Amino acid sequence: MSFPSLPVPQFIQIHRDDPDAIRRELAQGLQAAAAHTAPKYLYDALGSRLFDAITELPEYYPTRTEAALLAAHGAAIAAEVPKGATLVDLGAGNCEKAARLFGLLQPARYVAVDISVDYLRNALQCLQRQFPALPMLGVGLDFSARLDLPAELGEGPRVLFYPGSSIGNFTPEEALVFLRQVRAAAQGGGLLIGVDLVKPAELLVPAYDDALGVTAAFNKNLLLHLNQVLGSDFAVHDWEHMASFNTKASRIEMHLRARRGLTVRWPGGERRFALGESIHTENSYKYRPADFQALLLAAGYTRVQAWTDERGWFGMFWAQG
Ligand code: AVI
Repeated sequence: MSFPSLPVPQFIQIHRDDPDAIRRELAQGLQAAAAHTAPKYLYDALGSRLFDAITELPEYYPTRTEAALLAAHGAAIAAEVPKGATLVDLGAGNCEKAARLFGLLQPARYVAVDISVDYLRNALQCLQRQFPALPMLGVGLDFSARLDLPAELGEGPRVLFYPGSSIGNFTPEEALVFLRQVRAAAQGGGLLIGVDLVKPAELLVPAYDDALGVTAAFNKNLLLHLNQVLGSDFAVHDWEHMASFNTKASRIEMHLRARRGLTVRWPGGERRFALGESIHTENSYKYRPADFQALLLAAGYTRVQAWTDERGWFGMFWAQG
Protein backbone atom coordinates (compact mmCIF):
# COMPACT_ATOMS: atom_id res chain seq x y z
CA MET A 1 0.00 0.00 0.00
CA SER A 2 1.36 3.48 -0.79
CA PHE A 3 0.47 6.75 0.87
CA PRO A 4 0.37 10.07 -0.95
CA SER A 5 3.47 12.05 0.06
CA LEU A 6 2.76 14.82 2.56
CA PRO A 7 3.89 18.39 1.81
CA VAL A 8 6.85 19.43 3.93
CA PRO A 9 7.92 22.94 4.91
CA GLN A 10 11.39 24.08 3.84
CA PHE A 11 13.84 25.61 6.35
CA ILE A 12 16.81 27.99 6.03
CA GLN A 13 19.05 29.31 8.80
CA ILE A 14 20.78 32.58 7.92
CA HIS A 15 24.19 32.90 9.59
CA ARG A 16 24.21 34.06 13.21
CA ASP A 17 26.63 36.45 14.90
CA ASP A 18 29.73 34.65 16.05
CA PRO A 19 29.92 33.97 19.81
CA ASP A 20 32.92 36.32 20.29
CA ALA A 21 31.01 39.24 18.74
CA ILE A 22 28.03 38.50 20.99
CA ARG A 23 30.26 38.40 24.09
CA ARG A 24 31.93 41.67 23.09
CA GLU A 25 28.54 43.37 22.61
CA LEU A 26 27.29 42.11 25.97
CA ALA A 27 30.47 43.13 27.83
CA GLN A 28 30.33 46.61 26.28
CA GLY A 29 26.73 47.08 27.37
CA LEU A 30 27.39 45.87 30.92
CA GLN A 31 30.44 48.12 31.29
CA ALA A 32 28.71 51.24 29.93
CA ALA A 33 28.07 54.06 32.45
CA ALA A 34 24.36 53.13 32.32
CA ALA A 35 24.56 49.33 32.05
CA HIS A 36 22.23 47.86 29.45
CA THR A 37 21.57 44.76 27.34
CA ALA A 38 19.62 44.37 24.07
CA PRO A 39 16.07 43.01 24.58
CA LYS A 40 16.75 40.01 22.33
CA TYR A 41 18.79 38.45 25.16
CA LEU A 42 15.57 38.02 27.15
CA TYR A 43 14.64 35.21 24.74
CA ASP A 44 16.55 32.00 25.36
CA ALA A 45 14.45 28.79 25.48
CA LEU A 46 13.15 29.51 29.01
CA GLY A 47 12.72 33.24 28.28
CA SER A 48 10.52 32.42 25.29
CA ARG A 49 8.35 30.17 27.44
CA LEU A 50 8.09 32.81 30.13
CA PHE A 51 7.06 35.33 27.49
CA ASP A 52 4.33 32.94 26.31
CA ALA A 53 3.14 32.78 29.94
CA ILE A 54 3.15 36.60 30.14
CA THR A 55 0.74 36.75 27.22
CA GLU A 56 -1.79 34.80 29.31
CA LEU A 57 -1.58 37.03 32.39
CA PRO A 58 -4.67 39.06 33.29
CA GLU A 59 -2.56 42.24 33.48
CA TYR A 60 -0.92 41.77 30.05
CA TYR A 61 -3.65 43.20 27.81
CA PRO A 62 -1.76 43.54 24.45
CA THR A 63 -2.03 39.95 23.19
CA ARG A 64 -5.72 39.46 23.82
CA THR A 65 -6.62 43.01 22.76
CA GLU A 66 -4.80 42.51 19.47
CA ALA A 67 -6.49 39.13 18.90
CA ALA A 68 -9.92 40.67 19.54
CA LEU A 69 -9.10 43.54 17.21
CA LEU A 70 -8.12 41.18 14.39
CA ALA A 71 -11.26 39.09 14.98
CA ALA A 72 -13.52 42.17 14.97
CA HIS A 73 -11.97 43.93 11.96
CA GLY A 74 -10.56 40.96 10.04
CA ALA A 75 -12.85 41.41 7.03
CA ALA A 76 -12.14 45.15 6.74
CA ILE A 77 -8.39 44.52 7.05
CA ALA A 78 -8.53 41.72 4.46
CA ALA A 79 -10.29 44.07 2.04
CA GLU A 80 -7.15 46.27 2.03
CA VAL A 81 -4.48 43.59 1.91
CA PRO A 82 -3.58 42.14 -1.52
CA LYS A 83 -4.62 38.47 -1.98
CA GLY A 84 -2.22 35.87 -3.32
CA ALA A 85 0.87 37.54 -1.83
CA THR A 86 3.66 35.90 0.15
CA LEU A 87 2.79 36.32 3.82
CA VAL A 88 5.98 36.97 5.79
CA ASP A 89 5.51 36.54 9.53
CA LEU A 90 8.22 38.43 11.44
CA GLY A 91 8.96 36.88 14.86
CA ALA A 92 6.58 34.03 14.06
CA GLY A 93 7.22 31.85 17.16
CA ASN A 94 4.37 29.33 17.30
CA CYS A 95 2.88 30.79 14.06
CA GLU A 96 -0.60 30.90 15.65
CA LYS A 97 -1.41 34.55 14.99
CA ALA A 98 -0.62 34.35 11.27
CA ALA A 99 -2.41 31.00 10.87
CA ARG A 100 -5.63 32.64 12.08
CA LEU A 101 -5.34 35.04 9.11
CA PHE A 102 -4.79 32.47 6.33
CA GLY A 103 -8.52 32.28 5.52
CA LEU A 104 -8.87 36.05 5.36
CA LEU A 105 -5.66 37.01 3.61
CA GLN A 106 -5.46 34.00 1.27
CA PRO A 107 -1.68 34.07 0.84
CA ALA A 108 0.01 32.13 -1.97
CA ARG A 109 2.88 31.23 0.35
CA TYR A 110 3.67 31.47 4.06
CA VAL A 111 7.13 32.40 5.34
CA ALA A 112 7.75 32.24 9.09
CA VAL A 113 10.80 34.19 10.31
CA ASP A 114 12.28 33.89 13.78
CA ILE A 115 15.70 34.20 15.33
CA SER A 116 16.28 30.44 15.11
CA VAL A 117 14.71 27.82 12.79
CA ASP A 118 14.63 25.52 15.83
CA TYR A 119 11.84 27.72 17.27
CA LEU A 120 9.84 27.23 14.04
CA ARG A 121 10.33 23.57 13.17
CA ASN A 122 7.51 21.94 15.19
CA ALA A 123 4.97 24.71 14.66
CA LEU A 124 5.52 24.83 10.91
CA GLN A 125 5.39 21.05 10.51
CA CYS A 126 2.03 20.93 12.37
CA LEU A 127 0.70 23.87 10.39
CA GLN A 128 1.73 22.30 7.09
CA ARG A 129 -0.46 19.26 7.91
CA GLN A 130 -3.44 21.58 8.51
CA PHE A 131 -2.81 23.59 5.32
CA PRO A 132 -1.27 21.10 2.87
CA ALA A 133 -1.89 23.30 -0.17
CA LEU A 134 0.01 26.31 1.21
CA PRO A 135 3.77 26.23 0.54
CA MET A 136 5.67 27.07 3.73
CA LEU A 137 9.19 28.23 4.45
CA GLY A 138 10.85 28.70 7.85
CA VAL A 139 13.69 31.24 8.00
CA GLY A 140 16.03 31.56 10.98
CA LEU A 141 17.17 35.18 10.96
CA ASP A 142 17.98 37.84 13.56
CA PHE A 143 16.26 40.77 11.85
CA SER A 144 16.65 43.11 14.85
CA ALA A 145 19.90 44.48 13.36
CA ARG A 146 18.91 44.33 9.67
CA LEU A 147 16.05 42.79 7.69
CA ASP A 148 17.71 40.94 4.83
CA LEU A 149 15.30 38.30 3.53
CA PRO A 150 16.85 35.47 1.51
CA ALA A 151 16.30 35.06 -2.25
CA GLU A 152 14.43 31.79 -1.59
CA LEU A 153 11.33 33.90 -0.86
CA GLY A 154 11.03 34.52 -4.60
CA GLU A 155 9.63 37.54 -6.43
CA GLY A 156 6.24 39.23 -6.18
CA PRO A 157 4.48 41.35 -3.57
CA ARG A 158 4.80 40.40 0.06
CA VAL A 159 2.59 41.15 3.02
CA LEU A 160 4.80 41.48 6.06
CA PHE A 161 3.04 40.75 9.35
CA TYR A 162 4.58 42.14 12.55
CA PRO A 163 2.08 41.72 15.38
CA GLY A 164 2.39 41.96 19.16
CA SER A 165 3.79 45.50 19.25
CA SER A 166 7.34 44.17 19.01
CA ILE A 167 8.05 47.42 17.13
CA GLY A 168 7.81 49.01 20.61
CA ASN A 169 11.04 47.29 21.61
CA PHE A 170 12.95 49.44 19.09
CA THR A 171 13.63 53.13 19.79
CA PRO A 172 11.57 55.35 17.43
CA GLU A 173 14.79 56.06 15.44
CA GLU A 174 15.52 52.33 15.09
CA ALA A 175 11.84 51.72 14.28
CA LEU A 176 12.04 54.19 11.38
CA VAL A 177 15.08 52.39 9.92
CA PHE A 178 13.37 49.01 10.39
CA LEU A 179 10.09 50.18 8.81
CA ARG A 180 12.04 51.39 5.76
CA GLN A 181 13.71 47.99 5.45
CA VAL A 182 10.31 46.30 5.72
CA ARG A 183 8.94 48.53 2.98
CA ALA A 184 11.81 47.60 0.67
CA ALA A 185 11.29 43.91 1.51
CA ALA A 186 7.55 44.13 0.75
CA GLN A 187 8.22 44.55 -3.01
CA GLY A 188 5.09 46.64 -3.53
CA GLY A 189 2.93 44.78 -0.98
CA GLY A 190 2.78 46.24 2.51
CA LEU A 191 2.97 45.85 6.26
CA LEU A 192 0.30 44.75 8.73
CA ILE A 193 1.56 45.74 12.16
CA GLY A 194 0.21 45.69 15.72
CA VAL A 195 1.12 48.64 17.95
CA ASP A 196 0.50 49.23 21.64
CA LEU A 197 -0.95 52.67 22.32
CA VAL A 198 -0.33 55.26 25.05
CA LYS A 199 -2.54 54.82 28.10
CA PRO A 200 -2.42 55.72 31.81
CA ALA A 201 0.54 54.40 33.79
CA GLU A 202 -1.90 52.64 36.18
CA LEU A 203 -2.81 50.33 33.29
CA LEU A 204 0.63 50.06 31.74
CA VAL A 205 2.83 49.33 34.72
CA PRO A 206 0.98 46.22 36.03
CA ALA A 207 1.26 44.70 32.54
CA TYR A 208 5.05 44.76 33.08
CA ASP A 209 5.02 44.06 36.83
CA ASP A 210 2.33 41.42 37.33
CA ALA A 211 1.13 40.07 40.65
CA LEU A 212 2.37 36.52 39.97
CA GLY A 213 5.89 37.71 39.22
CA VAL A 214 6.06 36.09 35.77
CA THR A 215 7.49 39.25 34.17
CA ALA A 216 9.99 39.48 37.04
CA ALA A 217 11.09 35.89 36.27
CA PHE A 218 11.27 36.74 32.54
CA ASN A 219 13.51 39.73 33.30
CA LYS A 220 15.72 37.89 35.83
CA ASN A 221 16.11 34.91 33.50
CA LEU A 222 18.23 37.25 31.39
CA LEU A 223 20.92 36.86 34.07
CA LEU A 224 20.95 33.08 33.66
CA HIS A 225 21.15 33.55 29.90
CA LEU A 226 24.09 35.96 30.33
CA ASN A 227 25.83 33.46 32.61
CA GLN A 228 25.58 30.91 29.80
CA VAL A 229 26.55 33.11 26.89
CA LEU A 230 29.13 35.37 28.57
CA GLY A 231 30.30 33.02 31.34
CA SER A 232 29.37 35.65 33.97
CA ASP A 233 28.59 34.90 37.62
CA PHE A 234 25.30 36.78 38.14
CA ALA A 235 23.39 35.50 41.20
CA VAL A 236 19.67 35.92 40.49
CA HIS A 237 18.72 36.68 44.12
CA ASP A 238 21.01 39.75 44.13
CA TRP A 239 18.70 41.49 41.63
CA GLU A 240 15.17 42.82 41.64
CA HIS A 241 12.80 43.44 38.76
CA MET A 242 11.74 47.04 38.12
CA ALA A 243 9.19 48.34 35.60
CA SER A 244 8.15 51.99 35.27
CA PHE A 245 6.53 54.26 32.71
CA ASN A 246 8.77 57.03 31.42
CA THR A 247 6.08 59.52 30.38
CA LYS A 248 8.43 61.89 28.57
CA ALA A 249 9.88 59.15 26.37
CA SER A 250 6.49 57.35 26.21
CA ARG A 251 7.99 54.01 27.11
CA ILE A 252 7.89 51.30 29.72
CA GLU A 253 11.40 50.66 31.00
CA MET A 254 12.44 47.37 32.51
CA HIS A 255 15.51 47.26 34.70
CA LEU A 256 17.24 44.81 37.01
CA ARG A 257 18.34 46.60 40.17
CA ALA A 258 21.20 45.45 42.41
CA ARG A 259 19.97 44.62 45.94
CA ARG A 260 23.47 45.13 47.37
CA GLY A 261 26.83 46.43 46.22
CA LEU A 262 28.46 43.65 44.19
CA THR A 263 30.92 42.83 41.43
CA VAL A 264 29.96 40.66 38.46
CA ARG A 265 32.83 38.87 36.74
CA TRP A 266 33.20 37.07 33.42
CA PRO A 267 36.24 35.82 31.48
CA GLY A 268 38.17 38.95 30.50
CA GLY A 269 35.99 41.50 32.32
CA GLU A 270 34.00 42.64 35.33
CA ARG A 271 31.61 45.37 36.47
CA ARG A 272 31.05 46.82 39.91
CA PHE A 273 27.40 47.68 40.73
CA ALA A 274 26.55 49.91 43.69
CA LEU A 275 23.44 49.14 45.76
CA GLY A 276 20.42 50.30 43.69
CA GLU A 277 22.34 50.57 40.41
CA SER A 278 20.57 48.91 37.53
CA ILE A 279 20.89 47.17 34.18
CA HIS A 280 18.40 48.54 31.63
CA THR A 281 17.05 45.42 29.92
CA GLU A 282 14.12 46.56 27.76
CA ASN A 283 12.12 49.52 26.47
CA SER A 284 8.56 49.10 25.29
CA TYR A 285 7.44 52.26 23.49
CA LYS A 286 3.77 53.22 23.44
CA TYR A 287 2.54 55.31 20.53
CA ARG A 288 -0.29 57.73 19.84
CA PRO A 289 -2.06 56.57 16.64
CA ALA A 290 -1.22 59.82 14.79
CA ASP A 291 2.45 59.52 15.76
CA PHE A 292 2.72 55.96 14.53
CA GLN A 293 0.95 56.88 11.30
CA ALA A 294 3.48 59.72 10.83
CA LEU A 295 6.34 57.26 11.41
CA LEU A 296 4.96 54.94 8.69
CA LEU A 297 4.61 57.84 6.24
CA ALA A 298 8.15 59.01 7.08
CA ALA A 299 9.31 55.46 6.26
CA GLY A 300 7.89 55.92 2.75
CA TYR A 301 4.59 54.03 2.88
CA THR A 302 2.03 55.62 0.58
CA ARG A 303 -1.24 54.86 2.35
CA VAL A 304 -1.92 54.01 5.99
CA GLN A 305 -5.09 52.67 7.60
CA ALA A 306 -5.59 51.96 11.28
CA TRP A 307 -8.08 50.05 13.42
CA THR A 308 -8.27 50.31 17.20
CA ASP A 309 -10.30 48.56 19.87
CA GLU A 310 -13.15 50.36 21.65
CA ARG A 311 -10.92 51.40 24.56
CA GLY A 312 -8.22 52.68 22.21
CA TRP A 313 -5.60 50.46 23.86
CA PHE A 314 -4.08 48.83 20.79
CA GLY A 315 -3.81 49.62 17.08
CA MET A 316 -3.54 47.50 13.95
CA PHE A 317 -2.05 49.41 11.02
CA TRP A 318 -2.01 48.48 7.34
CA ALA A 319 0.69 50.39 5.50
CA GLN A 320 0.83 50.03 1.75
CA GLY A 321 4.33 49.95 0.26
C1 AVI B 1 7.65 41.31 22.77
N1 AVI B 1 7.29 42.63 23.32
C2 AVI B 1 6.33 43.31 22.45
C3 AVI B 1 6.86 42.60 24.72
C4 AVI B 1 6.44 44.01 25.18
O1 AVI B 1 5.33 44.16 25.66
O2 AVI B 1 7.22 44.95 25.00
C5 AVI B 1 7.95 42.05 25.62
C6 AVI B 1 7.60 42.08 27.08
N2 AVI B 1 8.38 42.49 28.02
C7 AVI B 1 7.79 42.35 29.19
N3 AVI B 1 6.59 41.89 29.00
C8 AVI B 1 6.44 41.69 27.66
